[in-house]
Amino acid sequence: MSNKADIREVANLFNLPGAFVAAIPYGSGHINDTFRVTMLDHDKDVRYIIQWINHHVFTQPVALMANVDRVTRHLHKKLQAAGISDTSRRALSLVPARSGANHIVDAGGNTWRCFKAIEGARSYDQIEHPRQAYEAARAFGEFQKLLSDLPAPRLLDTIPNFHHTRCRFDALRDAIQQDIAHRAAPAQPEIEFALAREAMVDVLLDAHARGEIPERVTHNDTKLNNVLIDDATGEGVCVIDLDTVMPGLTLYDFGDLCRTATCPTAEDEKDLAKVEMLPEMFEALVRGYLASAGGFLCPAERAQLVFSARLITFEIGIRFLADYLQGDSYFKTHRPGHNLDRARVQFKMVASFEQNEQRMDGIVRAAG
Ligand code: ADP
Ligand code: GN1
Ligand code: MG
Repeated sequence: MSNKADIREVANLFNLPGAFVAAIPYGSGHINDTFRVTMLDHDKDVRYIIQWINHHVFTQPVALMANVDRVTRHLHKKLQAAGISDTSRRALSLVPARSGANHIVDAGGNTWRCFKAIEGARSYDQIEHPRQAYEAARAFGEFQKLLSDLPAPRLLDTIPNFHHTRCRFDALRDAIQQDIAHRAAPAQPEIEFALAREAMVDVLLDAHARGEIPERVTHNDTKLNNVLIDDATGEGVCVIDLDTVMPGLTLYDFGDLCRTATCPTAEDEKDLAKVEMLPEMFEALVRGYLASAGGFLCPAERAQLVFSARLITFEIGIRFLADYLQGDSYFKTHRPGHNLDRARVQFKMVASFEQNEQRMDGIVRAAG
């Protein structure tokens, strides 16, 4: 934070009524910095989410914000047209800067944005109950559905080739060859695990290239903790973290949700004996996703639901492993070996998906 402006000064550049009370670091993201800011307005605490956009990762933050602005406006328009009464809890709402822009740039050249906080709902880093899995999947499917008629132009690719698994695999191979941080030796079992699974990386890319799987507007970072679940009703109320909303494959979204919501542990669990796919969570994810997305998915997308879990979990695993080998320059880390621990959990989940493939196929078939 040393080279970034004080959060109070940042908050002051947004059009927030009332007096600044406090700002606390918030969430557990690996890329941006998030703060929950409290303002006192007419004797009432009102909260906001202020975020620094990591411009090392998102190299076009202003264009990224144009995506977010378009997407949130479209969601609100669609929700209102559908007669939803509490649209302010169903889609993120940007707070404009005093200048009227959808972001501010501080004196150090950092880009910040501000959302209204959604109250009475929270995100979960770890799954606790199948109902949460169902609701999270239903909410992400609904999100895809609402964005299916986003008017042209095409959204910006905020990170080009983000889910291009072949590129990710080649980047891992480069990282192994270069071994700039001299970490290939301790990561040998993980390197072998990854290299043995090269055959997986082109499956969805090829199906898309053959025209079997369409490009749609997708979220691309559908971790369980990127959906807010209502405290009172348990409903998946709002999809958040919109930086990677861009053209993609629906299967990336479903797969990433399986990665995080069928695993009983945190993403960086050290005790791998605890890491395994929970079939009851997978079943709830399939049912929840099909409840909202079932109407628009094509047969080729449905046919790859089980595979998508394995593929995206593998992809995130090789990204963690490559970052470990390169000296932890991309994902925030909080302890030595953190990215390697994360990669191990992903690979244990890949193995568990492999072992349970038939069972998962049966679950998808039974869901219709
Ligand atoms: P990151 O990129 O750091 O993951 P997120 O946008 O996911 O950033 O926000 C981090 C956390 O902050 C979320 O997991 C959620 O708990 C909380 N959060 C984000 N936006 C809102 C919001 N508008 N209202 C309430 N909580 C929010
Ligand atoms: C990052 O920003 P955050 O923490 O929600 C990453 C995702 C990974 C995820 C793994 C822009 O997401 O792709 O799946 O970590 N986001 C980016 O937890 O790289
Ligand atoms: Mg997030």
